[in-house]
Amino acid sequence: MNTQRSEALFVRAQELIPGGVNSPVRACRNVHADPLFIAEGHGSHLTTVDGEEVIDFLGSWGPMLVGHAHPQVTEAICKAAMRGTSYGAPCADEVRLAEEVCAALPSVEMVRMVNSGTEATMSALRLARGVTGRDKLIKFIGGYHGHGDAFLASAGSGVATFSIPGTPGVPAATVADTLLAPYNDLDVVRTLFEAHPEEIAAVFVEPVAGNMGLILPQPGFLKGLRDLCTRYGALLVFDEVITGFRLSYAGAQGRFGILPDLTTFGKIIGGGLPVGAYGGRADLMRHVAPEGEVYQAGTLSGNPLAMAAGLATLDILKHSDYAALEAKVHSFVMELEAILRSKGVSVQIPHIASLFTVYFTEAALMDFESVRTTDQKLFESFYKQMRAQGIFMAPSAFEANMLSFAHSNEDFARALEAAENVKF
Ligand code: KE4
Repeated sequence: MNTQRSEALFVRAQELIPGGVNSPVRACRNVHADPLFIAEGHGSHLTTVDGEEVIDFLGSWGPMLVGHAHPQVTEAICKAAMRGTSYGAPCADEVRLAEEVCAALPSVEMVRMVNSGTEATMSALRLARGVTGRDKLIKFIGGYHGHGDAFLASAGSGVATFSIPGTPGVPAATVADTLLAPYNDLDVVRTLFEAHPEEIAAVFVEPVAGNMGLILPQPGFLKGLRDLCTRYGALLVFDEVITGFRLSYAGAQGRFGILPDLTTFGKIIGGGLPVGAYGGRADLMRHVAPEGEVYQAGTLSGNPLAMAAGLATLDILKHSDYAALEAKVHSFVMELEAILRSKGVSVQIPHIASLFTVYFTEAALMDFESVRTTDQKLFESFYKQMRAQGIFMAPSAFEANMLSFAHSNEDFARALEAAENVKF
């Protein structure tokens, strides 16, 4: 694969941008590779600046569930752009997207648009604290909820990838109220509530963990969190930045039938443009300014371009066959697992809907501790050999691959062929 222009751009980028990237995980440091610079994407394929076409298994870390440059989305953005790009005053599409989100998610009665998943979770935490008058939160080790200070204790995604113990710049006082539990461990959560019965404002959970690699909730885990939050008067917050509109059109909550008090969104609801959102019970959301006293704001929140992209994306998803995509991904993963096992390595590939992660370990995959047993050298070798054959996967063992409705049977067949060629 020719990477000359990519390499030259990366050298220049590193002089101007920390690590040469605008988000750490894109630097591919976890797999000791240089990033590929992308010139364009169409459907399930990306083309690098060197003209190399790859099959995209990353999906821009989540937003591209309908595929790159979907005509309906591109047209909506172009039309919106012709009407101006930002008004600083409300527009009709903000109401329309709020209607779509509230209609899709069983627990969401009101919603506030922001510009990223980080803003969504930061705001949801401030709201939870403001409404309950409590300061503490529970998050899960290896869970990632964006880079808001309070969440950067034992976070996942890039923080896990770089094994950053804490994060310089986050005062100890800021994370003193962040309580930690292993994912899937209700006993520890129960113990934390018993130790702080009236101090915990919220439990933040990824209903399917996507930032320690993909880890599925054990039966009863989410229901147990729901019951504990109800019992102790804390808010249950589903961080559905990845799972929202991906696990089903009603997100993880619609698929699992567990109703959180608040939900955070990102990625897919912007269709590739910067959108995040938080929403939930009206009696809670009415505390958000200007109706209530919990302040949160944003110049570009509800941006007409982003709203148009999000609306076009949801309109496509509303009529998409999630079960068919899940079935295709399931059979692909089964075959991939068999191929890799035939090479004599320990491998497990947890998957759900259009998400999967390849772990090289036999450990029971329950939480971040078990994920860390994955053989990182094998992962790096697998990642590099697949990318050299045109399969562009998540460049970290602590991330998930995210497929789209644009992926064809031919894409899956080519990925399996590439896996057949992998040598350990
Ligand atoms: P953003 O601020 O990156 O839009 O969203 C933060 C966030 C919040 N919650 C969950 C569950 C998330 O997965 C994320 C962001 N996901 C990572 C990928 N695992 C974004 C990739 C990146 O950091 O470049």
